[in-house]
Amino acid sequence: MRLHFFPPSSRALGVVALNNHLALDCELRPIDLGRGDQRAPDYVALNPNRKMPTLEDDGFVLWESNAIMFYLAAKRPERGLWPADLRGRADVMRWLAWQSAHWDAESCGMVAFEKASKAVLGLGAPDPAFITRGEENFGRFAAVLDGHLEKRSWIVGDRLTIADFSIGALVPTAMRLGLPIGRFEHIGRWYQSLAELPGWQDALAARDIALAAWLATNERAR
Ligand SMILES: N[C@@H](CCC(=O)N[C@@H](CS)C(=O)NCC(=O)O)C(=O)O
Repeated sequence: MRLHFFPPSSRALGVVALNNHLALDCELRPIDLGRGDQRAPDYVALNPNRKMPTLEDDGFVLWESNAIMFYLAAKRPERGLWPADLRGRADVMRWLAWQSAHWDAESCGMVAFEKASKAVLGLGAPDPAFITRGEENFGRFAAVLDGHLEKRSWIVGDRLTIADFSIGALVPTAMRLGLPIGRFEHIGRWYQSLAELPGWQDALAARDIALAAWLATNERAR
């Protein structure tokens, strides 16, 4: 398997952490979104959205980080990150959909796009109206997650699943961009447990080094 990813990205962080956690043999192939690698014809042939991450596995190509996480987890069914029972699966699907529609696109990802991605992609200045909307949505959806975690160790059924990797991947970004995640004590406790996994720690350390290096190089270039 081969994962095409932008090392500073939080969407890649969850996939890389999962790959580490499952000790899968997946080659990590970096692309640079700032340089426009996602628009190169060879890459567009794999992912016509011109976005990362993208996974290749012996001729099978998969994009969308949550689908990639499902695929990796299903390769190691004995680890239980994709539940065996119908309700467990439906519950994980619920939280992956929530992550994509609300936690990412409407809140953490909306603020991250305005405050960070636009600079990477050369798309101009942040729009304060979108930042305000993303911050308001963050308060709404973080309260949902916090309430859900009040009586649970993990997001689904008190066992670690890919829902934790998917939703957790945006937490460091939320912290870095000043979203008030510290107000949500149950999210803080849950994220702490996730951050104690060795595979998560390695992925986060590599992500932080890549982000600092990318920022230093691109600040110099400006
Ligand atoms: N829903 C997608 C979102 C992917 C996404 O938005 N990736 C961004 C970076 S984190 C990207 O590749 N942007 C490049 C571009 O838009 O040019 C997923 O979870 O995989």
